[in-house]
Amino acid sequence: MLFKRSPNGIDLPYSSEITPREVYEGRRQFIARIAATAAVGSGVWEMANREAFAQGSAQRLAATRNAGLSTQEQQTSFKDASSYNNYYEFGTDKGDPVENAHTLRTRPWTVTIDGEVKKPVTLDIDRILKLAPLEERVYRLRCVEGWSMVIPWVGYSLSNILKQVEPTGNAKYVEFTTLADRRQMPGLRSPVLDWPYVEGLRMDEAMHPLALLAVGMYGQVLPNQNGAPVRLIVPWKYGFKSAKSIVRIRLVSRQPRTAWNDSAPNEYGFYSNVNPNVDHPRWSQATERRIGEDGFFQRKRKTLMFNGYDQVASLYSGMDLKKFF
Ligand SMILES: Nc1nc2c(c(=O)[nH]1)N[C@H]1C(S)=C(S)[C@@H](COP(=O)(O)O)O[C@H]1N2
Ligand SMILES: [Mo]
Repeated sequence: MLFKRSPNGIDLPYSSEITPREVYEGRRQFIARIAATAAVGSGVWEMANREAFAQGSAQRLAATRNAGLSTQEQQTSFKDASSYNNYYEFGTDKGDPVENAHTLRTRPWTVTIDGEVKKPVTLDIDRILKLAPLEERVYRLRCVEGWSMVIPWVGYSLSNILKQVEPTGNAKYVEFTTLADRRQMPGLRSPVLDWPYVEGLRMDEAMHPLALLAVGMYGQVLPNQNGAPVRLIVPWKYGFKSAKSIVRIRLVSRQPRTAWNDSAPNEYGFYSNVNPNVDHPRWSQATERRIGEDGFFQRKRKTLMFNGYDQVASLYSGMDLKKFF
């Protein structure tokens, strides 16, 4: 199968063929990365954390199911949801994050919320966990690659944290910056994206009750590979808008740059609403496969506008969603 190359000669992300990492990284870098992973990964804490998930004894989070915002669909298994991941800081293959993300240190962790706000603040993760009552919300998440999962997330509406800092009248967009630390993240050695991973939302999107600040899934804290200790879940947009391991939330007056838009502007727009009527330049977005339904009896599901979250449609009334893809 043919796939395009970006101007700098690097295989574009999301191509359907995987280049062996040893080839694209170069042998020396590859060996350096393996060595670095071993050095950081030997920490007792990381081992304990990995063990905890393996044994199902990770820190549990008490949360009340928000039935109104939850889908009743069959949930993806924890195993699939935590071993088939996109987290390029830990490698570009689906199985890389679960293998590599044990080097991520999720304590101590702070998130700075600043920019166009009256009360900028840096919050410790333990404060974030208690900032608002934790809810369980079962959301569909659809990746731009054409697969989806149904995951019971734990967290609360992002609006809770945004209201706290009192946005000024100039706050029109929200920029999310995620951790980029070469000592913890072997994938940063590959220039597949312009690190750090940055995403953005318009202010009214960020304030929508569905936009979730997630700290857990399946009743436990997030596994590292799913974006521990805190990430975004925007269920009506393609998965890449749901930034993992957030360190900074900045309110801004202008539309922020985003990592995916930088890498391939014609493929990944700022809005990135799930929209079966707008094809990705290299493939159709009309259908998706649900992870866990693979195999002989696999059904192709029709992809729904806004991933089925019709309640957000009013945010885009009057907008041409083919132009603002
Ligand atoms: N920091 C960071 N966040 C990220 C990504 C990433 O590579 N790095 N991948 C995105 C993509 S493409 C998807 S589909 C989702 C996947 O989330 P999951 O692995 O928990 O299902 O995370 C998103 N958030
Ligand atoms: Mo994705």
